Amino acid sequence: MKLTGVELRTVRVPLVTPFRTSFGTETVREALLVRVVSDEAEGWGECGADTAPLYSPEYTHAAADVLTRFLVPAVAGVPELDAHQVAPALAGFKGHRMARAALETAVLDADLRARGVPLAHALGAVRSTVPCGVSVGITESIPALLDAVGGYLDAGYLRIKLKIEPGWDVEPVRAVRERFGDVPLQVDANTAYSRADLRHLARLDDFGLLMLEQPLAVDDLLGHARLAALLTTPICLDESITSARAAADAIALGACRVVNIKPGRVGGYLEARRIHDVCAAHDVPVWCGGMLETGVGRAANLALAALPGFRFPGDTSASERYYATDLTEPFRLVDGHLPVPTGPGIGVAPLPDALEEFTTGATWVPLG
Ligand code: OSB
Ligand code: MG
Repeated sequence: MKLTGVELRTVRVPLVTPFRTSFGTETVREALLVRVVSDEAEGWGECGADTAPLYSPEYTHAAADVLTRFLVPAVAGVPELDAHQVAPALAGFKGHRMARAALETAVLDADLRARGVPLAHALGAVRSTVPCGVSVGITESIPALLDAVGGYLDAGYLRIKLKIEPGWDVEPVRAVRERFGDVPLQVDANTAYSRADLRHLARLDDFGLLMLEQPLAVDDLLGHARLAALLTTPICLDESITSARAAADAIALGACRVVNIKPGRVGGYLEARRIHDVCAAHDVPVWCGGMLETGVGRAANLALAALPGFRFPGDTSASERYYATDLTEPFRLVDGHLPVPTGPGIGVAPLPDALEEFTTGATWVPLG
């Protein structure tokens, strides 16, 4: 196909509850949406980046800038464009994986829509619904945390992930275990600890957690390997896994026994699929992470989470866990599961009224 236009649109969608992690508090999901228009179809991608470079070096304005100046013009020049051509066309540029992913996803969506193929089918999905967990932010008190967790368990979520940081770790985990018994429970530190904390983190072994996600710095694979040798709780990596090779390295070093796959973090669904395959070859289970995506990003994540190697519930929660009004038809939890979209491409598109309501800016990118 041939690109005829690319629109970048920024939306700001309010979250139903503030989401606090070790790196900050979010009250609004700011998302950059990429819409590609080709001679055959239109496609959508949602960039995982947030307002500020706190989870990763990327942020909304930087993503819009690099797409406008470099990434879109580079793919616009590809004669017979499909999603597999996007990464090679961008190979000369460094970094900006979330921006690349959004563009590749939009191209993939357009390509699959033109051919009538659902993304789940293109990726190799084996399920029509996926089991869902929920990521619970840091709260102002333990009673507030117990209320939040209780509400999510009542809603049917199949596992709980608690955000932790120094000063908010052993006690909240203990309180949740005491109140809710042996519910599937895991924790995520978003790099908040250092190698000086290894013995402290080993105290988490008392609680039968499914896993401890990304306790140490992004580039500290050796530290994670040392921690893994000390703990019985499996280590899961999120921020450190930026590619299939990074996943292979982490596994070879013994730095993790589980991998969180976020398509944005790794440059798109095609690389996400390769990470799934590398992990499967090593019998390392994976699960689908999230970046508080709107329905546009969530739809594609559900397609990925339906692959066979996804062996834990993901952070693919229902629309109402995040938003009073989502950008798409809301995803609703049924018995702890969300449906994998069945339509062509990502299977959803933004609802015009919601898109209008939440848009803060939209521009057409010159095709170079
Ligand atoms: O580390 O998994 C993370 C949200 C924003 C940035 C990083 C993370 C998260 C989450 C929530 O944990 C995932 C979600 O529900 O989308
Ligand atoms: Mg994480």
